[in-house]
Amino acid sequence: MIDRLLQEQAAFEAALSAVDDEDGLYRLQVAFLGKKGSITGLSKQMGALSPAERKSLGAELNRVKDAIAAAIEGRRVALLDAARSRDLARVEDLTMPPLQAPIGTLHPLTLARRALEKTFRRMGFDVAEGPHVEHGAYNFDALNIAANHPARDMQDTFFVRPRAGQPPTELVLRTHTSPVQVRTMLDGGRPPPIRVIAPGTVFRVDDDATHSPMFHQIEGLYVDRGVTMADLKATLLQFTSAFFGRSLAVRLRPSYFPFVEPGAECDMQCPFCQRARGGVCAVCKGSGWIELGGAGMVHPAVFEAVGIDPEIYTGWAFGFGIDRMAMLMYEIPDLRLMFDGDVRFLRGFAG
Ligand code: FA5
Repeated sequence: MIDRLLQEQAAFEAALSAVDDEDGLYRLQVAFLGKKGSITGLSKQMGALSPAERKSLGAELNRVKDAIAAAIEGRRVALLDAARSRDLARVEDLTMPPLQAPIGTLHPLTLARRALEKTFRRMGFDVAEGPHVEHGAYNFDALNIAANHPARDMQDTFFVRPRAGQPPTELVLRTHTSPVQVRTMLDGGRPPPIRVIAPGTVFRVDDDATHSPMFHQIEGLYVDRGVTMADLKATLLQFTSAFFGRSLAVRLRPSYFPFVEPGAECDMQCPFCQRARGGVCAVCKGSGWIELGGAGMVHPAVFEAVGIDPEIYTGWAFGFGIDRMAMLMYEIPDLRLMFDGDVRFLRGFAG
């Protein structure tokens, strides 16, 4: 029996040297130590031996079993190590950082719009919205823009053909955010005092380095008893200092818009001149002023169109372009870069 045991051990060692994967190792373990394995078979025959023989064979059998089990475990660890080394050899550079999932960034205009909204909300203004496809009646008529005004010309305005079966009303892509003034004042749930801003997209037949067919404005409207032009200037002063973090002068130059009287162009003191460091400021071209947009006192004809008594209430409104503001804030040389959708440009504005 001892001879057969030693033969089995030798057979195991020969078979082990030929094993080169985990499956082969498992099959070997079953063939020698499994329930029907050769070593297990030998131990079952021990019952037929004398007690003295059983004792010496038992000790030898345990030694061989332990040796086989230890050899199998040793080979298993060696196979795992070899597999891991092969995996590592496939990776070219272990010091490389892991791949990062692409993360989007906010568009510079969204950053500018949110900053504007935050500043005006703090000053007590609500944020109002209106549709992009607007009634000509709100975009023009209620704003005292006459039927023969050049703004209503095909060269300035995108007209929208009403759907078949719809009433033949004049529909346009809104050319400014001012119709939100009309919608806000018509809104029965919002009698004066009214204090809103309305940022949004507007459309005009316009296309060059500083004009885009689609651009953005922010409208402001304040209506109450006794509101004057002084309130407008005070609000603009408060806004510019809150937005740019330091006090900046604001000036109003006489101008004409049919929906305000008196009307003005608003400029603010250039907050970027300090970047010029002694040279001529590239943003304001050395003038010291930056144009914000139009403003003025709400025209009595507009109040009448929306059913607010101009004998009781007065109000001011403004409409500023946001795109040029964002161009100034972020030093963007061409307006069209903002709408080209080139991610290399957009990546520069991680908010
Ligand atoms: C208006 O649109 C008036 N609704 C503003 C207003 C509101 C006046 C309330 C009085 C009371 P204007 O056409 O000037 O005004 O446009 C205002 C601003 O929009 C301009 O100062 C400019 O900054 C911007 N803007 C106008 N056209 C374009 C364009 N094609 N691309 C980019 N920005 C533009």
